[in-house]
Amino acid sequence: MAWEAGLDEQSKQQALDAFRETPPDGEYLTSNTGVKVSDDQNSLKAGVRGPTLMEDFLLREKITHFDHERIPERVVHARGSAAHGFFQVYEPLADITAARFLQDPAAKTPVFLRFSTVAGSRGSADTARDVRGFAVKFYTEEGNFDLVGNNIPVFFIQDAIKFPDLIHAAKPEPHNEIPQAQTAHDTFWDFISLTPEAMHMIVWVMSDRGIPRSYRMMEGFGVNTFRLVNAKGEARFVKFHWKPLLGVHSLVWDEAQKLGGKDPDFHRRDLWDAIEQGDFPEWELGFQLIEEADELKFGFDPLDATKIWPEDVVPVRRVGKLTLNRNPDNFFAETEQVAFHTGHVVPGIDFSNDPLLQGRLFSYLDTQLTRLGGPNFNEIPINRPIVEVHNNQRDGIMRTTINPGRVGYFPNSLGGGCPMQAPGAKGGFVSQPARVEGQKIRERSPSFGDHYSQATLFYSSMSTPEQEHIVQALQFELGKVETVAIRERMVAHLAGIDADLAKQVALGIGVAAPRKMDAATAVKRASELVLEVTNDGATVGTNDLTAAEGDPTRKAPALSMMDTVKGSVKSRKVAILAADGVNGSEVAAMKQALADAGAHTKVIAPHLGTIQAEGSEPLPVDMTLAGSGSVMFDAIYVPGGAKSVQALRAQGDAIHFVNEAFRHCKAIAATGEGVELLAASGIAAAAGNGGGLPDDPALIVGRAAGEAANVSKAFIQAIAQHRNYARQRKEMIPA
Ligand code: HDE
Repeated sequence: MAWEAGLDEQSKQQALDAFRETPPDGEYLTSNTGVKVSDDQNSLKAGVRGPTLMEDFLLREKITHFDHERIPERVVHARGSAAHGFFQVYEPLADITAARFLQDPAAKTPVFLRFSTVAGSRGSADTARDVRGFAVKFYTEEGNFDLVGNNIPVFFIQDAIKFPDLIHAAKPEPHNEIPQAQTAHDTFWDFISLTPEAMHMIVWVMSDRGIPRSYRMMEGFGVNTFRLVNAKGEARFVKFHWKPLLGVHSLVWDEAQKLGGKDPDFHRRDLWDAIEQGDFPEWELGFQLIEEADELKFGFDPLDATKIWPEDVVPVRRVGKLTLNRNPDNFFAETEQVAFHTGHVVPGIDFSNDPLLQGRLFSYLDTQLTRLGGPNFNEIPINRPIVEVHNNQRDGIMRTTINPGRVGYFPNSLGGGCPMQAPGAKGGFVSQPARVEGQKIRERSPSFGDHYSQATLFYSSMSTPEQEHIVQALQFELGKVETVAIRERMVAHLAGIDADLAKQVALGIGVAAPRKMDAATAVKRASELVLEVTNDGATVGTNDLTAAEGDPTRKAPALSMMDTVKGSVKSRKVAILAADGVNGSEVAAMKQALADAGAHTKVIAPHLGTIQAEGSEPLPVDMTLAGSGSVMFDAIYVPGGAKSVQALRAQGDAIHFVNEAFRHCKAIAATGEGVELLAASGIAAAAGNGGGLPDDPALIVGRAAGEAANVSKAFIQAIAQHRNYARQRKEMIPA
C-alpha cells in the first residue's frame, strides 16, 4: 500500500493501531450521550455520492459542539499560561494573620498560577513589551484565596473608574485593529501623556521588566494594599511580593521582537519545558507590613497603587515558598477557564480602601459572568475549592450541583437550620471593623498627588545599561507615534522624571527637549505634598519624609536587576553549532559540563537527522540553523572540527547566529577550529583585537586541545551572569 512506503515498522504499526477494532483500554468513541459511534469518518448520506441527511444526529452534535468551542477571551490578560504547584509557609504567622494556610510549615497548599500578557489577544506573541500577570489561586482548607498580581509593583492609574479608558487606549486602535499586542501607537501615548499618575508605571514598563526572559525569572507583586488580620483582630497593611529563586532576568528588545516570529510561544514553551524537565520554578512569598497607626508616616500614601513601598524603607519579610511542579492536562479546561477574583479571600486577609482595589473587587466577579457564561463558574473543576460548598444559591446556567430537599433559604426550620452561619470563632469570615466617615465626594486625595518622585527614584536606581534600555524603549515606542504633539507632551513628562532622559528621548524622536524649568514647575514632589488628610479631605498635618526618602540622590537597590540572584545556569539553554566533521569529544565534554551544572543543550546544524562526528558516534541534530535562531538560547558554543567549521563559515545563518548572540550580550564559547568561526564573524572587528578575539568575560575561546575544561568552566560562569551588558561596540554588529 502506498501509505506504507518509507515507514519503519513502528510507525506502520502505530498507523494501523489508530484504526484497529478493539481498543486496548476498552474505551470506544461515543457521542456526548454515551452512544458508541461506529463510524466517525463519514457523515450519513443518501448514497455514497448523495446529499448529507439532516437525520445525522452524530454529525450535528459534533459540529454544533465545535461551533461553540470558543468562549469570549479575557478582556485583558487574554494570553496566558499556567501550572499547578504547592505553597509552604516557613514558620507559623499567627502573630500577623489568622489565615490557616500560613500557619503550618509541614502543610502543602495546592496552587494554580496563571501568567499572562495584558494587551494582546489569545493568539498574540509572548514576548511583547507589556506588563505580565501573575495570578495565584491557593486552594486552602478555608476556601480559595486568589492573589491576582502583576510582575510590576505599581499600576498606571489610581482609580478604577479610569481602567476602561486605559485599556481602550492600549488595545489595537478601533478603526483598523492595529497594532496587536503593542503600546507603540498614538492612542496609548495620547492617554498616557494626559495621565501624569501613569509616569511611574511607564518607566517600569519601558525598562527591561517589560520583556522578561522567562515567567520563571520574574518577580510578582500584589500591587494593591491589603490587610492582614490576626486572631486577636489586630490588622496591618500588607503588600504581597513574589521573589523568584532564579533571579529577575530579561530579554533585550531586538531579541524579544525576533522571538515574536521565531517562537511566539517562547514563554509558554519555556514554562512547560522547565516543568517537564524537572526544573521546577520557585518563588518566595514576601510581605511588606505597615502598622495601621503608621499609615500616614511615609512619603507615599499606602492606598495609592501608583507607589511602591521602597524595600529599603519597608523591608520585605520572606514567609514561604511556592513551587510549580505540574503542567495542566488541558489548556482550555484549566488555564482558560480558571477564574481569578480579588474578592476571593480567606479569614485573616482583608482589603484596604485603595480605590483601585475597590473597583477590582467588583470587576473580577462581573467579568466571569460573561466570560464563563453565568454564575456557576466556581463549579468548574479548576475553580472548585477543595472544601465543600454549602449555601442556598441555586440554579443558573450550567448548574452541576444537585441540591436535594426542599430547603433553599435561610433561616429555615425545615432543614434543621442548615447550612448554618459560622461565627468568627468557628472560622467564619468577619470583615475587619473599620471606622468610615466622610463626605460623599468624587475627588482624589491630595496625598495621591506626587506622580514623579518614584519614577525618578526608579530611573536613578538603574545601572547604566538599564537606563540606556529605557531610553531606547521610549525612543522606539514614541517613535511610532504619528502625532507630534503627543510626543512633545511625553517628553515634557520625562523631563519631570529626569532631564537627561528627556533630552535623549527627545533627540531620538525629533522633538525639542523641554527646558528643565518647564518640567520642574509642573512637577509636585512628595516633600511638597500634604500627606496627612482625613477621609473627608480635611488637612490635619504635613508630611515628614524619612531621611532616605528626602534624599534627591537616593537609589533603591531592589529596583535594579543588576544585583539580582545570579550564579546558576540551572535550566539555561545553550546552542551547540555544528556540521559534519565536528569534534565529537569536544562536544561530549562541553555537553557533560553544562548538564552537570544544570543547563540544557541543543545541537544546531545545517540539516536534521545526524551529523558525522570525528572520533565518536554520529551526533543527533535537534534543530536546523534555518529553523532556530540564537534568540532561542541563552548562550552558544562552537566546537572544533576543521570540516564542520569550514561548512559553518560558508553559511550566512551560522555567522548570523554568532553575530546576533554577541549583539544580545550573550556568553559565547569556542574551542579548537571553532574559534575560526568567531574570527570570521563580525564580532572579531567589534571585539577590538581582531582574530585574537577579545578581552570580554563572556567571550571564551580555547584554541589548544587541552583548554576545553577551562573553557567550559569560564563559559558556565559567564552564562550564570545572564548577559554581559557592558560589552563594547556591540552596536556595530549587524544582527
Ligand atoms: Fe485586572 N482584570 N483589573 N489588574 N487582572 C482582569 O479579570 C481590572 C489590575 C490582573 O490570569 C479581568 O478574569 C480592573 C491590577 C491579572 O485570569 C478583569 C482593574 C492588577 C489578570 C480585570 C484592574 C491586575 C487580570 C479580565 C483596575 C495587578 C489576569 C479577565 C481597577 C495587581 C487573571 C478576568 C487571569 C484580569 C479588571 C487592574 C492583575 C476585567 C477593573 C492593578 C493578573 O476583571
